[in-house]
Amino acid sequence: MKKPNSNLSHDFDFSFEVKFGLNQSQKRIPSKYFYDQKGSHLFNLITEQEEYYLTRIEKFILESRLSELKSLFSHVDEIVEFGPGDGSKAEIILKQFMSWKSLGLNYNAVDISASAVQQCLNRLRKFKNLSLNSIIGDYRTFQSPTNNKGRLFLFLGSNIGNYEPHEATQLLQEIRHCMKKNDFLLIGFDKKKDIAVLTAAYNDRSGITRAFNLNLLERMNTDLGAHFIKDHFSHYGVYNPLVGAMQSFLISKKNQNIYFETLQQSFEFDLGEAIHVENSYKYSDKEISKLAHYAGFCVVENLNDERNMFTNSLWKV
Ligand code: AVI
Repeated sequence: MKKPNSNLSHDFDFSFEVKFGLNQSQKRIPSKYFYDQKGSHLFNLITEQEEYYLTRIEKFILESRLSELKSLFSHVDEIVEFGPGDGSKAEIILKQFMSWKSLGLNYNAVDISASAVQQCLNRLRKFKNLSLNSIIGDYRTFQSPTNNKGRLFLFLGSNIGNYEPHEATQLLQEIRHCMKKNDFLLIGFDKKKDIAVLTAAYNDRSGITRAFNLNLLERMNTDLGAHFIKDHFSHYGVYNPLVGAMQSFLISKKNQNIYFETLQQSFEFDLGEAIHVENSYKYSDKEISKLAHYAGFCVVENLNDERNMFTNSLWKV
């Protein structure tokens, strides 16, 4: 397990990855850099948009179907959530766990964004008999707590969809290595579906997803001394059936040269040139089973909504 990222090393990673990504013939920046304070706020707003069904349906599944797994969780005394967001899904899960158990429970939020973890923990403070912990770092920095009877790891919100399939397998293998035989992983997958529904989810009418993507330019201006003008780029979100993912791009509206103070380098963007900023992979049932198998897990149960839009899949080592 690596040591937690300090803000300093995170800034260094950002500058290194931007420099590397913008020097590629197909320019790209990893989507994890969306989530500065403003980006995390915009993402929370996305989850409230009518078109962005993912969060609404996942919450519905957790609210209406999690109790089917109650007997499996009787020994679980520790919950570890990777990328907890605003804590609203943890709240749904913890409400049920607290009603099933009289004993105390530990909850650990693991995220690279300190402000996101803080927001999540603030929401959960109302639960009595719940001990709260925060771990600021990426998912790989998590140190396995000892002395528990069983843990439930949560990797919700289709966060796995933002990883390339080979990275997703590798990340899940790493998570599996810190799990014991009494532990479970509950993981959220957005399903393959009607392309019009997918496209609308990443192109909401209010323009929040557009603002979320363009905020990456603002972040490069603030953190790396770049000189982007947001109006000189447009957001383009499209489904690629060859890879099975929604893909987001920032498209240059003109020929332009952008200087980065901290990198002491300029980058050229031609009219129509794209920066690839996100993949959101969509999974079929078969692909979920394959991923579990490749990462060394057994699928215990799949919880779906009635229209099969989203799946929360429960895995064991
Ligand atoms: C965080 N992640 C699962 C979101 C997704 O759907 O891929 C991020 C997002 N990007 C645009 N809208 C939402």
